Amino acid sequence: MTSPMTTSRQGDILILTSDNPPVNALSNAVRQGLQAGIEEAKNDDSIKAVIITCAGKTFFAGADITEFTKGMQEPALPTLVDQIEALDKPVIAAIHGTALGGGCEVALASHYRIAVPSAKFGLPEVKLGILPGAGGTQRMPRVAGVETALELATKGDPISATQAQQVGLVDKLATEGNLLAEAIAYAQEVIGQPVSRSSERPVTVDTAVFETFRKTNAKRFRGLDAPATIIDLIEQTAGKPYGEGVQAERMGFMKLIMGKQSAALRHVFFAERKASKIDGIAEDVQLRPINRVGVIGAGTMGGGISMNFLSAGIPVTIVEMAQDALDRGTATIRKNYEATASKGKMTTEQVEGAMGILKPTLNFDDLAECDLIIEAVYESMDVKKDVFGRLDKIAKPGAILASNTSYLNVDEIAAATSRPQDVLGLHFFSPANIMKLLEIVRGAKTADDVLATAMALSKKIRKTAVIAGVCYGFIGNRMLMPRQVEANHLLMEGATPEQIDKVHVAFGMPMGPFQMADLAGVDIGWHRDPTRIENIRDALAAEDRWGQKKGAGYYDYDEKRTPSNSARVAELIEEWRGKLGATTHDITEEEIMVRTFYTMVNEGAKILEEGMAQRASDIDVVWVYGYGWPPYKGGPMYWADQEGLKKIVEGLEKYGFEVAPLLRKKAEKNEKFSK
Ligand code: 3H9
Repeated sequence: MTSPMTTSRQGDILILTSDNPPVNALSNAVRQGLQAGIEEAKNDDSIKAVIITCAGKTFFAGADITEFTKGMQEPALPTLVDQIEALDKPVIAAIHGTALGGGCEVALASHYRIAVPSAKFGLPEVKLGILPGAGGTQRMPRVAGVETALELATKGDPISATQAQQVGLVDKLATEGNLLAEAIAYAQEVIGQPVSRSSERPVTVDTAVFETFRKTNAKRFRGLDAPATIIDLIEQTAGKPYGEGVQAERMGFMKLIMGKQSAALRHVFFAERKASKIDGIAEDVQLRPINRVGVIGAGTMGGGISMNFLSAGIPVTIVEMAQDALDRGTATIRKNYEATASKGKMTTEQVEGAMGILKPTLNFDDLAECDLIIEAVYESMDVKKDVFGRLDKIAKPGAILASNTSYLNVDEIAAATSRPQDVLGLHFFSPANIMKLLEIVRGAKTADDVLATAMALSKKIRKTAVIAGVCYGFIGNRMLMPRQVEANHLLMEGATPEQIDKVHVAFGMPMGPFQMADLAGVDIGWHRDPTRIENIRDALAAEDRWGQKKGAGYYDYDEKRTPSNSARVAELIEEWRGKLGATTHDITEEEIMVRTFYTMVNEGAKILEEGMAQRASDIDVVWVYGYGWPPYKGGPMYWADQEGLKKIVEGLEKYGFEVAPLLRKKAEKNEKFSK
């Protein structure tokens, strides 16, 4: 096998280049090549400096995650980075793309770092449930300070090359496209100077920083093992010599990597990437060009959907029926952008740039210029059919026609056109400009290139997309249904809203079913007839208890939207128990778990069996990115595997549920959903 590492000479400079696509992961072969290069530099007096660089789209994006389960092979990354640093000739890391995790650690161990302005630096290990394990927790505080190290290592978000330069992580910025030449010139400048090793620098410690950091981020880190371990580690080793520090780092790394959270988070990492692969479609399928997107409806959903494209620089034509609705929608988009700008996350030019490519119109025919048209109108089959019939008459040939329906039959909608091959569902989640998930609904006749184009576009607008089949509620909302039904039954059988919500929050969900109803609006989907009261939800809606927006729903809320238990809701529950003749019993946590979590897994198994999801891990992606399932529990199907499918089946049977055949089969065969 040829090595991904090549060495070349430029006078007295040795250049080590990695070419390990797609992301230059620091695989065993790369590490061997790097080690051999450093060894060569050590033994050859004619070499005066070393440059470490990468070919392709990026500098090392980290350790090779696929090797984690195989155990660490020599040369291990922690050993290698120390060898790089120990060389007594200057080592210069020349960086483009993303220097992440182990890649950032290689850069930190190098004596100098030169980067192009578009480069990014980060320690994303925490997102995989681990900590930087090749000296990152020790060198980063020494190079960039404790506060930057805490930010980078516990949150995992990258910083730009300019920010990196400000904190001392980058020594020199190079011109875009001229990195190697400028790295060589830089190397020539520093040849002969004594090398400065980051591990030998002192750490400046202000002990108050750690406590403040823990407090400020308590909510964000709730339930997660890695951030707490990282903060403790940096705090405890801050005043200690590097050697002691890396030993502690190694112990922390090993503990985390063997833990359940890291296994689940790595599952989510690969599940997300797998989700973008569409079964049965040739990889080289020709994509349709999307130069302008049309959005029908300027309400909350249509506005949010439009923002995704505008932010990605794709012009949008947004259509409404009345001028005031159009003006309101446009104003909301601007307000949202300005709010982002006021937080420093966008410049005024970017706001104007996005607004400048938005074309608001009352003329439906203006959609004729669009390559993709997304309908975000009222959720009614008749209305949608009418819209698609009209679209069929005016859309250009080959334009993709999408419905943002959350439940309705996409095939029936497609049948309202003469071009069902161009129709699909694009189910965005609210708020559509923020939520990461996109369900791409594949109709019976949707063409392969239409699906592939939608998938490619989802990447451009930074969504995590999953392919779903045509069924009521697709993947996410379909699984939500049994949970809602059971939560309501549990209320009638003796539970309280807070008791059920508490179990969900303790599990790691951001909120429970009733808290979610209050946030989304108890009135959603309500028939709006106060005389027709068929269940407790109707009763709440009829009493104007629409949730947080009205200060009352399943809970009472004060001005700051702090919830408290409601005496009125307790009365209503009693009243409804009486009306339904329900007998109550003590509801245990176990019963809540089975009836509101196991039932979701059961529905997930049916979805899989019917082919409505391509793979179990896609269902996990839907729940992690669309419904706040804690990523460190891997998603419902992965979690079910960990619980044990036999236990899930027994639980479902105990409470009288019909077990999905696929779930039963897997349990009997001792199989898992995740491969
Ligand atoms: C670490 O470094 C630990 C050390 O501290 C200590 C060790 C002792 N390994 O995301 P994409 C694959 S932990 C193996 O679609 P993009 C990925 O699965 C690591 N494979 O591209 C996919 O494969 P496929 C810390 C990897 O352009 C393909 O590359 N680093 C790795 O949208 C393309 O990926 C990280 O956590 C990897 N490290 O985004 C960085 N990374 O084509 C993780 C990617 O078969 N990576 N693959 O589906 C990323 O964040 C993004 O991939 C990146 C590119 C931003 C780099």
